[in-house]
Amino acid sequence: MSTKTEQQPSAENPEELNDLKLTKPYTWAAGIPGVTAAFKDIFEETGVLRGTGALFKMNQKGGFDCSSCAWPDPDDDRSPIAEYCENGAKALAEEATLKKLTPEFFAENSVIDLALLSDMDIGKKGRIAQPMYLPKGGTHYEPVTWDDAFKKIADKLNGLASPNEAAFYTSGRTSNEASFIYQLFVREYGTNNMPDCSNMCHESTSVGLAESIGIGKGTVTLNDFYNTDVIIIIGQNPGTNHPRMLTALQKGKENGAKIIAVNPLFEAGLMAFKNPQTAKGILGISTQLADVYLQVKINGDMALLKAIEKMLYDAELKEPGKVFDLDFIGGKTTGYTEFINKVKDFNVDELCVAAGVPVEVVQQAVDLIKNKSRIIICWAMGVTQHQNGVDTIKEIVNLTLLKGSIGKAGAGLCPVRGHSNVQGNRTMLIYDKPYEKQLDKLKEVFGFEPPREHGYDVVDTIKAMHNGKLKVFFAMGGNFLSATPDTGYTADAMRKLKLSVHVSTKLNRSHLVHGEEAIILPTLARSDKDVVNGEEQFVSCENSMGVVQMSKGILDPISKDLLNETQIVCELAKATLGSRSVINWDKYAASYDAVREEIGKVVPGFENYNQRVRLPGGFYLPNAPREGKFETDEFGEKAPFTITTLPHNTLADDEFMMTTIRSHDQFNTTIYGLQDRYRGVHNERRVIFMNEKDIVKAGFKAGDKVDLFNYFGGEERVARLFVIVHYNIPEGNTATYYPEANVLVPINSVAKKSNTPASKSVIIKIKKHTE
Ligand SMILES: Nc1nc2c(c(=O)[nH]1)N[C@H]1C(S)=C(S)[C@@H](COP(=O)(O)OP(=O)(O)OC[C@H]3O[C@@H](n4cnc5c(=O)[nH]c(N)nc54)[C@H](O)[C@@H]3O)O[C@H]1N2
Ligand SMILES: Nc1nc2c(c(=O)[nH]1)N[C@H]1C(S)=C(S)[C@@H](COP(=O)(O)OP(=O)(O)OC[C@H]3O[C@@H](n4cnc5c(=O)[nH]c(N)nc54)[C@H](O)[C@@H]3O)O[C@H]1N2
Ligand SMILES: [Mo]
Repeated sequence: MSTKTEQQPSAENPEELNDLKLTKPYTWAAGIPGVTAAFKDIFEETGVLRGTGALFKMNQKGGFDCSSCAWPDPDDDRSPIAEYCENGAKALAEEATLKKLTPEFFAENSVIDLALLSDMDIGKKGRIAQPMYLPKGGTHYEPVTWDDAFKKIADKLNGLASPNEAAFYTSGRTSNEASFIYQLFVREYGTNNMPDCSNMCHESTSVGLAESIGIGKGTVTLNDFYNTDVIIIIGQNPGTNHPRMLTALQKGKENGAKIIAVNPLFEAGLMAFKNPQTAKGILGISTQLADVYLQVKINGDMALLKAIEKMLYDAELKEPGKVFDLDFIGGKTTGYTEFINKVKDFNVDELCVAAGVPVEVVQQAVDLIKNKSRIIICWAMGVTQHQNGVDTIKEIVNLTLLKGSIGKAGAGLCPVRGHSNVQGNRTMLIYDKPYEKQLDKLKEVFGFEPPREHGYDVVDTIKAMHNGKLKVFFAMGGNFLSATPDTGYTADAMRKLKLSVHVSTKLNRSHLVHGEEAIILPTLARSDKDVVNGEEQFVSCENSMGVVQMSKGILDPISKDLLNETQIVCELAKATLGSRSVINWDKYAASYDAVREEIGKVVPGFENYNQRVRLPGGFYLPNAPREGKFETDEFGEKAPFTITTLPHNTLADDEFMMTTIRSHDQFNTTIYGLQDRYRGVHNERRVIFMNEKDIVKAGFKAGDKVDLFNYFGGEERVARLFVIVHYNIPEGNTATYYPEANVLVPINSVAKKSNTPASKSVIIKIKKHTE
């Protein structure tokens, strides 16, 4: 047993860097290196048979849904070989691993010893195989029975002065069935404190779109990509984070579409694609993707969109009725006159300077779209994670409305979601601000009075932990500490808890920075067989385009001591609520069909859920804007133009704007390896990408070791030991990897209205590294 008494570190904090190796950044994505990298990982972790068998079932009808991203599967012609990508294969390798964490492992490794490891090394230890408990003052997790674990949690929950002293987090992998049961328990227990990963992800999208088009989701289907004129991709790196999207882009290009990329970095997967699943790709023949590449400054997107609108307006003046869709504007929108009066006064030159893109290059993009209306606009974290994220999304909608590019084939809005069921979680009522009518429905179907007061989202949860208002934190998946902003502040917050509980597949830092007592409950992963009462069951998920599909794991679970997430919630509900509950939890623990039956009664669009989810390819949820119909709270059947303001991204001489991005070798806080192959960065993640001129101006050279500082709100945050990499990024801008740089993201720097941490625009100072 360890006798150490010092506190465990809040974040990864190495004393030495690895031997960084740099190679030339790629100008295309996927192809053979992608495939070999994927197979190497999966065979190493799982063995040949377990690995290949599972890969061939991934994203096939009747197989399991890849847990790596929410990109949809083709409705009809799925590749007979495999509908997976390199990063899906790595995600599978990570969860299908044969390594497991036994009670002996936890007896040998103290919490502090584990916390001293890197995030990658923590994650590579293996799957959690039995419930574990860390007593008050304990140094090591100890095995605990399921019954004791539920009793300990129930006692704590029942001992609180109010249910609002507990919060229940969800990460986006949880199935529809488990999510629905989870929120049902939390609401019967009595709180809406349901923060979820969406709060840090596409919340700006959900808020912005709900207000402007009446639904917080995208409007396109995969088929729209195949027959469209222009695809605009803003702040998204599909080559790494949604590789199967490249196949759709390629198909679109083959049918004549043009692509416009908007990104401060030249990302390989936006430039060209060698499809590893076609003969051409295997021979190394690539499809060019972006026709115009707009290298914006970080958060220059708003200025860019406004410049484009003004240039379109000027073109419309020259060719009236040929650029704007006046019928659409007249029939389906509101606020046009006021909006266009503002546009008239925009100064294109100033806007292009603010965006960081030369006018001539913006003009090329405008020329591609001006006489087209089959336009799809895609976006992800490069747009949502800024203080003005909601406004930028509304500006994207403005552009779409001017062009009438919504509610018709080959056109529409495409926020590309992250976690594979993050969109489904919200549809299943995982939300801290539920609508009255949803709560009324729960009451009508189940017969209890759900709490009406809105709960805490992620940022408010952290603050409430910090100020002592929250005492119990329960997480359904995820890695709350490492995924959230301001790691030091959040760690302090988590250490103030009475109890922290994580339902997890793999060990992560959130298990190691814990409350007074802590519990880890092990669960099945997406690829695991889910057998209940001797019968193999399936769950279902909703992808980024609103298709609900079944997912059935095929691998034998690593341990007999795992419960599925629904069973965990049902047992916890019984232990906590006992005879107070009006719900038959055993019925739901025994069968997902029984859960789906109830979802069909509560959530619109899920009628006959059990029949329809069994159809090959699943079913589409209703989506009014896709049919050209709007229904907003404020403007009825019209979609409003929104007047937004330009952000002021001013920096002092010694300040830089930092964005935090994903490497090619990670899934959020799970670090697969140290290679960011496409960007040519190998063997080290603690790098800061800088423009060559900035490096010289600041008196550094590439390869120098530096410390990064942030002073938001008068407080100093520091992330030590990064190495400078010279990279093609706009002047004044820098990039680092998430989660290593989360230490610097201020808890109070959030998007207006969505409260999403502004982790893509962090102002930093860079100083020479000191020990
Ligand atoms: N393999 C893999 N797949 C994943 C994930 C993963 O970690 N690994 N994560 C999943 C999740 S939860 C999500 S949300 C998605 C995330 O998918 P993405 O949103 O693609 O992920 P990020 O790496 O955060 O990067 C966003 C892109 O925005 C650019 N960018 C940064 N700042 C700005 C800006 O101010 N303006 C513009 N225009 N661009 C900017 C970056 O250069 C980068 O190319 O991927 C999902 N899929
Ligand atoms: N600076 C910065 N911060 C960011 C971002 C950024 O771009 N920059 N991105 C944000 C975004 S978009 C997101 S979505 C969040 C992600 O935040 P989270 O969703 O909280 O983080 P993950 O790393 O995806 O969670 C990984 C853990 O989930 C558990 N897990 C995996 N599969 C399952 C499962 O099937 N069931 C259960 N119960 N557990 C499972 C494993 O134990 C694993 O360690 O991070 C956010 N944080
Ligand atoms: Mo995400």
